[in-house]
Amino acid sequence: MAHIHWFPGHIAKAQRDLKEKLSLVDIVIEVLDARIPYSSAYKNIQNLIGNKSRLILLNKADLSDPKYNDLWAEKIEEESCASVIVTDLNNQKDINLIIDKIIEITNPIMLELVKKGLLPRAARSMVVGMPNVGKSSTINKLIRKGKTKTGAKAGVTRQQQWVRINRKIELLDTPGIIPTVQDDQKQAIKLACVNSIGENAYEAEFVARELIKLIQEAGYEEFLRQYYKVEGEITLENIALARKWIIKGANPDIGRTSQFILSNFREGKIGKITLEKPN
Ligand SMILES: Nc1nc2c(ncn2[C@@H]2O[C@H](COP(=O)(O)OP(=O)(O)OP(=O)(O)O)[C@@H](O)[C@H]2O)c(=O)[nH]1
Ligand SMILES: [Mg+2]
Repeated sequence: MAHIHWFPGHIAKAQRDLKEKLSLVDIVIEVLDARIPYSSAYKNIQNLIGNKSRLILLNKADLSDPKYNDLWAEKIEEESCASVIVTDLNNQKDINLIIDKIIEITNPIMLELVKKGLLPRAARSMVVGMPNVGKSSTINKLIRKGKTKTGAKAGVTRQQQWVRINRKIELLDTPGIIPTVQDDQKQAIKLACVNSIGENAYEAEFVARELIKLIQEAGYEEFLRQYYKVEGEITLENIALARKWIIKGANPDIGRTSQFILSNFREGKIGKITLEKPN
């Protein structure tokens, strides 16, 4: 039986919404989680985007293992027709890098349009990605760099709000949500670990136990041992005991420990960890 339950309810609508927005832009900025670049990517994106330009952000790189960030970027660049940059959205340099990269990619496209007789205009961009990867942060940080406020332009079926980032770039002010319809449990577990799946879709204890295994399999058992000061086997039980989190009947408090481990991982406290390796 599946332990994580996807909710496919709004998939069709989400797909339509995404397609409509995609039809308006010159470049798509896809945000991935650098700790799980494979599982946070939407396998079908090429079909949706067609021949549109794509810039991929390997985001939250401050939380992932620096050993693998560039390797992942190279690998994804090789396998897709996209440009890839490694980003930490709390780093102003990376925001500037995103802007420079968008211009570098779209400049030739915009020049081509002018050659065809169209009026010169700013390149239109939008941000897409799975839940919690940093879409809103990307939009907000790019907008804060911009001078002009929003202006409305006609979308296909309704008004879309665009923000002028600078002379060369406009950005759709809402992200495209990539529908998380999948039936791959391994992927679902990793997405749950990075908080990309609603918490009512799974038991914290189940995901916390899986996370411990994933961290060990990825080669970071030492991080767990040091952070939780566990000497024997690293289990929820032993972590609870090491913290003296005991509930009635002298039992380890598994609920509290599960939540604790999940938030520790999400906040990068256990260490800089990449759960999926590029090879
Ligand atoms: N450490 C770190 N945290 C980040 C980074 N980018 C975003 N975050 C944090 O990740 C969380 C989710 O970011 P959002 O920008 O809200 O993500 P989203 O994709 O819009 O999420 P949904 O709207 O839920 O789909 C927030 O707490 C951000 O502050 C980053 O590069 N590094
Ligand atoms: Mg958001």
